[in-house]
Amino acid sequence: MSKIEKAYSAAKEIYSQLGVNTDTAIAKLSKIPVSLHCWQGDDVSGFENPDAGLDGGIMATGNYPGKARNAEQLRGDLEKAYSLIPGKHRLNLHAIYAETGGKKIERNELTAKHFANWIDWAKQNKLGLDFNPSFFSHPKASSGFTLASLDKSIRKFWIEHGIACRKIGEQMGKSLGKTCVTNIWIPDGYKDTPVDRKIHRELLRNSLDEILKPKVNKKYNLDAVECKLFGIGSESYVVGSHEFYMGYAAKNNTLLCLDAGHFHPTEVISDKISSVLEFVDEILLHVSRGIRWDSDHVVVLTDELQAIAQEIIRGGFTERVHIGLDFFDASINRIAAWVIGTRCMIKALLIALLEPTDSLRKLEKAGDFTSRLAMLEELKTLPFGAVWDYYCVKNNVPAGGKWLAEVKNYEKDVLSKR
Ligand code: RNT
Ligand code: ZN
Repeated sequence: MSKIEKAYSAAKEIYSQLGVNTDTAIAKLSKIPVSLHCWQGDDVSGFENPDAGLDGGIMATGNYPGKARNAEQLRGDLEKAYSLIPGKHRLNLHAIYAETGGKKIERNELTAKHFANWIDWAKQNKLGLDFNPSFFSHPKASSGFTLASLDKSIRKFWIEHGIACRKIGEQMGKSLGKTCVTNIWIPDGYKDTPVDRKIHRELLRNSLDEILKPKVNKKYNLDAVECKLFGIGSESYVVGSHEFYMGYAAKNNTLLCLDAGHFHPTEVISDKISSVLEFVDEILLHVSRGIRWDSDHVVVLTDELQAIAQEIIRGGFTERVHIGLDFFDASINRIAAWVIGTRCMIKALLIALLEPTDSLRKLEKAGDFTSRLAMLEELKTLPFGAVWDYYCVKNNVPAGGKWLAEVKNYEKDVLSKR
């Protein structure tokens, strides 16, 4: 027996005393996909013009060398990342990652053929795909308004883009036999106090209605809308606020996307999951880590990350919550950023799956809050790390910190030559 197997069998014994079966936990974990966001690999640049700046009120800071500058590089980097992450997962693409063979294709004219390489690659790698129209880093978004613009021709262009992307999402889902979630996030908002808050919300509602009008098969594509509190340059007012999209999603049967960085700094999305799921069928998460603002730091194993995972598992919501990641750190190795963030998300899910939730519920129902608190704290030092290492090895990925050496080698052999 290897050291990892020995530690696992000791951990298994400890958990079983609490009524938790570690093998069952692992089996459940392997069925929960996490959607990795392609945009961590190139600081949200996309392929239209990798040197143009990012706008839309979001920002990747840092200048770590070696960012991917084309689809081959990005796919290579992603393959490295996936090889270090246990389980079968998904890839979340943005429209700006279209491959147009050097030809300029306007965003409202994009079709699934511009994503054919991505679809083939996903098929080969047994990955599901998710998708996003890109309503930023474009001359027609330079005013800061897209779907909620006062200018009809601007709205029309972006509505067409939204429709094009839903069709692409549908094709992705169909080709891969795995439902694609296409998420709409727009940057629209004002830096300073607006007078007419209402008009843009009316316009956004109408634009969304137009985008969602064409029938798209829900078996292949699900639509999501992402709310936000503020962005850089839209500090005072964001059209697509939480209340706006919560209402829109509930009324129009779309998914609501909750991004962990899109609320007031002390507000947490873990507490929103069970509320929102009372009124919408499914949600999309953009798991992120804001520090002082929507800074999109790499996800790490924080209390909030664990709380998010607990809410998904305790609520029995794994079929109704689509887990996506959303961070972009340009100050560290970008592949390491993916690996750290995704492994942490999976670890948090594992910890939640190892919880003796029924026992805790019983204590809570009996009003024994002393025991509830005591037990929750005791659980924190149980040997979940031994289960995690075992899970990694079982899935043929490095346990512990060994994955880092592989990323360093890749940096030396591939990234440093870019
Ligand atoms: C921006 C949103 C949005 C983007 C990506 C690139 O605040 O979080 O989801 O980060 O779509
Ligand atoms: Zn997001």
